[in-house]
Parts: sequence; C-alpha cells; structure tokens
Amino acid sequence: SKKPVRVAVTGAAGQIGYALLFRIASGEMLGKDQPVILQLLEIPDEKAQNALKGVIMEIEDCAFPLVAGIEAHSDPMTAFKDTDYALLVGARPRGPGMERADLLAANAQIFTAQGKALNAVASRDVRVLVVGNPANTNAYIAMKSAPDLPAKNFTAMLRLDHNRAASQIASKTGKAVGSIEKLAVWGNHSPTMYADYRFATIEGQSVKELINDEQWNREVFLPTVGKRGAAIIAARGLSSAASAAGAAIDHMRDWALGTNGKWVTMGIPSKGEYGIPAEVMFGYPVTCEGGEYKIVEGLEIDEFSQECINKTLAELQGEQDGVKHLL
Ligand code: NAX
Repeated sequence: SKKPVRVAVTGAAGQIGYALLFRIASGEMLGKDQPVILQLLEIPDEKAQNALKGVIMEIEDCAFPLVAGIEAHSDPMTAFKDTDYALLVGARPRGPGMERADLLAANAQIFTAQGKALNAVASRDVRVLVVGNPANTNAYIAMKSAPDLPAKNFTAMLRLDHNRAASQIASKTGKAVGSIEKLAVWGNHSPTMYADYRFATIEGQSVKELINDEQWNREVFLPTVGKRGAAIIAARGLSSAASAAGAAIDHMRDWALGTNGKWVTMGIPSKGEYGIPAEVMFGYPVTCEGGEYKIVEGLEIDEFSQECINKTLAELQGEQDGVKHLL
C-alpha cells in the first residue's frame, strides 16, 4: 500500500474545517488508496484548541481506514513539518468597525508567518491552497514569504466561484452540471470575478449559443455568481461552508490527480499570461496532469471580457499594493 502523505489544515476547528476534514480523511481528496496524516492547526486560544480536540475525537470515531495519524497544533512551525499539502483555511474575519486596511494587515501577519513556516519546515514540493479571505492576496503574501519554495505551488481558491457558475449554467440550460466543459473564471475571489462561459460546451454544444442571451449573462448570471456568498449568508445566517469545503476538495484533487483535459479554475501566480502582471495571484482556466497545472492559453479576449478582467485585476492590485509595505 502507498506511503502516507502529510496534509496540514489551518482553521481546522472552524466551519469549513468541519466540512472538509472528514472528506480528506475518507479519501475524496487524494484518492481512496492514499493514506493521510492530518496535521491540524488552530490558534492557541483555549476554546479553539478544545474545539479542535473535539473534531479530532470525531475523526477518530469515524475509524477511517486511510487515516494514518492526526495531530493538533497551535504553531505553524510544527503544524507544517514535512507537509505535502497545506490547506490554509483559517484567517482573520472582518470584525465590527474594522477598516479594510486593518483586515489586510491582520491577515498579512498571519500569512507572512505561515509562509515563513512553510518555507522553513514543509516538504520542498508542498502544494498550498489558500481558502481564507482575502484568498488571492493571502496566497500572494504566503508565496512572497516562502522564497525557497516554488512560487507556482502557492494557489488561491477560485473553485467555489467556478462551481457556482457551473450550477447557474446548469439550471439555466436544464442540462446536467457534470456535462459542462471549458468554463473559466478570471481574477479575484470576490464579486469582481469574471465567470466566462464563452468557450463552454455541453455535450459538444456551445453554452453561449444554447443560452443566447447576453443580457442574462451581464445582468443576471455575473451578479448572481458574484453575490452568491452574500446570498448564502442572508439565507443561512452563516457563510458558505460545505460548498467551500467541496471546492477545496475539488481544487486539490484535480491538482494532485489530474483533470483528464477538463478545464478547471485555479488562482495561481501569473507569469504574464493574458497580460496579467507577473506574480499577481489570478484566477485562470487550467488543466492539470502529473501534479502540475497548465494555463489554457490562446483564448480570445473580447472587449467586454477585457473590461471585466481589468476591473478584477485593478481590485487585486489594490489589495496587493495595500500589503506590499508589510512584506
Ligand atoms: P470560521 O470562523 O468558522 O473558522 C475559521 C477558523 O480559523 C477559526 O476556528 C479560527 O480560530 C481559525 N483561525 C484563525 N486564525 C488562524 C490562524 N492564524 N491559524 C490557524 N487557525 C486560525 O470560518 P470559516 O467559515 O471556516 O471560513 C474560513 C475562511 O474561509 C474565512 O476567511 C472565509 O472568509 C473564507 N472563505 C473563502 C472562500 C473562498 O472561496 N476562497 C469561500 C468560503 C469562505 O467564506
């Protein structure tokens, strides 16, 4: 049987953590034949550490055959030791009266420390997914704080936006969500993201032609996908958790095990593709094979798409500029 791999998860006692850990442990992320050692990080606060103990007791009580070990940590320097995969879910939420700059600064501190810890102790091939918001900028900070690790191994989660877009297209067309191919989401994980179905197909048919309603695209589809997080909060009184965990599983599984040519969306450091400045952590359509992602290149960017991309890029550059002096 395979040698266990180490999977670190931060914010492990939070709501996404609770929806995520059991699926990692059951083999949905890395395969039903891949044993895992879970290295779970929470803040040192007694309440959070106790909650983490409770989650660990429940994982134990599931008796998952693939779980080769579970560890509780309060310091990223031990939590990330030799880790092969790191899912950075814990972040500082926006508190009452907190300014955007304060939020960026609080998270810059967390993701600088975690990036440095990954740099110091993680596997040299560690694959990192940042879920905690602002996800793209936090991923950028972690990447910049880990100069000895490959920059390409730092990614941000745009998959929830991608899956939300797919679900809206499925309900609009009446087709199965699993039949949608070649969907792309560009930019920041925020309401400015640009979900783009111009290239998408369902059973070989063009989604754009099937829908054939540009007004719906601009006035219904894009705002619905962009504001879906807020709609979930309004309905549930809590932010998306199971769907966010599902997207994190999809992102890591596809990265590790490949997509068989299917397009998915990942937030990754630009190398200048599609005119995005280098190092900006940007959502791109990618395919994955052999543990590596590859940007889908050569797509035509029309005028409306370019406007959308410029807008989400400007927002991201604003966030990035807001933390530069802290790095
Ligand atoms: P919760 O508040 O339920 O859980 C977060 C947990 O992280 C808490 O238990 C907290 O103690 C812990 N934590 C905070 N700082 C930490 C640190 N420095 N080290 C380790 N643990 C730390 O939030 P939850 O609903 O689980 O959401 C987690 C993050 O995901 C939030 O930042 C949220 O905004 C973000 N999201 C990102 C999404 C995406 O698509 N990229 C979608 C869903 C979600 O909103």
